[in-house]
Amino acid sequence: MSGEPQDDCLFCKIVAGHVPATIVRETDTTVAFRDINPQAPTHVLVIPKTHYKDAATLATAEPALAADVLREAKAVADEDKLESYRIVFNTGAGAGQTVFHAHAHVLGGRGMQWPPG
Ligand code: DGP
Repeated sequence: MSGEPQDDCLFCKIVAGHVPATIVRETDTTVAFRDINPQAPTHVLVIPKTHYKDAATLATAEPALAADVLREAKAVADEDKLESYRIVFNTGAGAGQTVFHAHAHVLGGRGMQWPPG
């Protein structure tokens, strides 16, 4: 749990403007930017501006902020006119999480398989 910016966190650096990103939406509490390694025609990351290591930690500490992230994920999908899309919260290295600042992947614009790999 945190909430404070972390010096060694890539996404905190994007929030601070110290690392460039293609930002598609920004609110008082969240930033949405295109993933550097897109896995679908739409692949946007929505993050809280404050630092929590993963989505569940965020939701426990600040449920309203977690709701902001979800609301923005829908706004990204609406802007890209996605009828169907997937919101992914990789949680833990074993599930593929590589950046330990809570983020929602918003993926769409192609067919999706289930179960995911
Ligand atoms: P995850 O593996 O769930 O922790 O997702 C992290 C995502 O962050 C991954 O899909 C690639 C993306 N990413 C990593 N470094 C950068 C970066 O410097 N800029 C942007 N825009 N995305 C990044």
